Amino acid sequence: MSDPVSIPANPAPFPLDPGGFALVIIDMQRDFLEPGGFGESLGNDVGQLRRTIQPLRAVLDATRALGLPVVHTREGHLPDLSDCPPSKLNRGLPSRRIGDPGPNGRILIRGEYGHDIIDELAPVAGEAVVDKPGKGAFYGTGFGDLLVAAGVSQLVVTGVTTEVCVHTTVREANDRGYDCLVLEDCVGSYFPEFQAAGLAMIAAQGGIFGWTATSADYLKALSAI
Ligand code: TIU
Repeated sequence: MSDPVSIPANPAPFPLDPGGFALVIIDMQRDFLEPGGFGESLGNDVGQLRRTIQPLRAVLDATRALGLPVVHTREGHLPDLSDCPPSKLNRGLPSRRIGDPGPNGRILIRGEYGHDIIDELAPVAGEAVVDKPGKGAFYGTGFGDLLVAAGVSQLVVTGVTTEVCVHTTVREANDRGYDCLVLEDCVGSYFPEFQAAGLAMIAAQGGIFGWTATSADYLKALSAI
């Protein structure tokens, strides 16, 4: 481990290992952030998530500039829905379900325009993109193997939504031995009350499954690397 850089965080400072972490960007897809996609089909106000884009773009730029590992994830399913269990398919408004046609293509289907990452945060060459059928990034994917190959033990976690895919991924990661720092202004929820509770739940009980910090403090730490 190289000398850690201390980031002010809840519930305690986070010792960022400059050579031992990856930035993980969860599901910043049109299907969640733009009208006509999966998020809206569930009855949500997709505008609630847009405040994450600008701080996340700054975090992505600074992380890229140092050549540090970046992993993007996308939630979605095969065109024949063979990887979408009834427990998931039967959610949402009957008028528009996973696989149904929408203005950005079939809802939450791999290869469709709506399934891809928003232009502002589009991956560049060399960045991993993990397609996942579930809420967590580990289930049914090569994410775990990818992290082992990258030799990282810490994850800086961003993306949407705070209480669903971010939480599931952070809990899965914590169970597997990763220390997770969640950037408060770079994760978003359709529900302000879930945003607050979701962040509080991570850092409560002495950091029961992670830490939380602001992107400003993460950027400050990067400038010290
Ligand atoms: N509905 C909701 O809040 N989230 C999801 O369905 N997926 C993710 O969080 N990516």
